Amino acid sequence: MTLAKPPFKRSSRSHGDEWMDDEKDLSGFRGRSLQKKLSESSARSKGGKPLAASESNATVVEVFPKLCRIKVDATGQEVLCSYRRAQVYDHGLGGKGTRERSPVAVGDRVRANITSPQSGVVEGVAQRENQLLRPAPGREKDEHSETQPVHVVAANIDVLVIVASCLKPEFSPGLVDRFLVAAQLSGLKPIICVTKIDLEPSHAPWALYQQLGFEIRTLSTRTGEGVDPLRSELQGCKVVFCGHSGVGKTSLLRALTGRDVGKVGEVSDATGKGRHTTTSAVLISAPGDSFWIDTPGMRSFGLALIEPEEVSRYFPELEAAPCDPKPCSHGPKEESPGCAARGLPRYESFVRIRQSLLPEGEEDLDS
Ligand SMILES: Nc1nc2c(ncn2[C@@H]2O[C@H](COP(=O)(O)OP(=O)(O)OP(=O)(O)O)[C@@H](O)[C@H]2O)c(=O)[nH]1
Ligand SMILES: [Mg+2]
Ligand SMILES: [Zn+2]
Repeated sequence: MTLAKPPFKRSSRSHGDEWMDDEKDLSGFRGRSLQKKLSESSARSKGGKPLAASESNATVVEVFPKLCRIKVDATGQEVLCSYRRAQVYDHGLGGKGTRERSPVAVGDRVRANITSPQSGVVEGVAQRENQLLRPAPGREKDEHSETQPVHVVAANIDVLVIVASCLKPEFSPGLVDRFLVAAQLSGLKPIICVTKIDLEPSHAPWALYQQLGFEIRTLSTRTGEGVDPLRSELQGCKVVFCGHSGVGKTSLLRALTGRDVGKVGEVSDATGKGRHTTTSAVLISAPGDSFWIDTPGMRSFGLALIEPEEVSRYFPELEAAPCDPKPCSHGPKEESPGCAARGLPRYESFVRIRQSLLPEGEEDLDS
């Protein structure tokens, strides 16, 4: 198979997904009015109608500015296609209020007109079953246009594998909690994969997630521990793998596929962090109709399409806490004197997430 390559060289921060990964991710986006904005923008959208799934003939494998790589159903060939925002269906994230960074996302089903053996044009995009979405980091709302850019990490997926190494870099519960909320919000099954278990960590902060009923897998691509069962489990599923840089996402995909997919990078000894080796989300064909998507390491993960008061819904132990009265906002003592959630292990994490969704300047809990 000939792999279509984009007709330009990647430079470190000019394109790909790496520019999305910025510390501003958590501060630049307030979710309170987003849902309203999205429905308004959807109603106003001038984009074309979505394709019926039966009209699509390819899946998006990788996205670049104005170009995307697609895999054609009939031939299995990968072809580089141009797309123009006006020509493809607007998923309702566009228009005034919010703006999708790109109108096509990895995992999208498209109809492509193949004009030469290695190139073509995307003529339409099928309506998505779902999407893993986040505010586009580093792209603050433009005060003149009032648009809020959002980044669709992947579309049409079943499972979110949250990859977190036990060490090098350290297990990061805050990021895991954000991905767990995002997965539940988008209707994806979350699986937390704790990698590098061969490093023999002295404590296991992920045990908490098991107690809470989330799916945890521990594995090592060095020793092969846990890899075969995960492969069997993900067979036939459409999966996106997300996590910090250096946790071993690409290494895991190599182990699962048995192919040299993507580049693997070293973790810095000085900072204990990865070096952002994978620079854009890439769809990797898996057995059957399924696919697995590798993504660039994210420093943080902002949440979109969620109101601050909805966050507790995605923390099952908070929902189950015997607060009096119920329902409880799980606020500070003066606001919710009978709250039984304060003191639970993930309470602070919940507070931080809720705080990040409040309009700037609005006080939340005194955590
Ligand atoms: N000890 C140990 N090291 C591992 C394991 N899996 C991956 N690594 C190492 O972790 C480092 C980072 O691996 P990558 O697969 O590039 O990590 P990544 O999550 O894809 O990183 P980005 O592409 O930057 O987001 C490499 O040096 C790997 O060899 C493992 O199971 N055990
Ligand atoms: Mg990688
Ligand atoms: Zn409460």
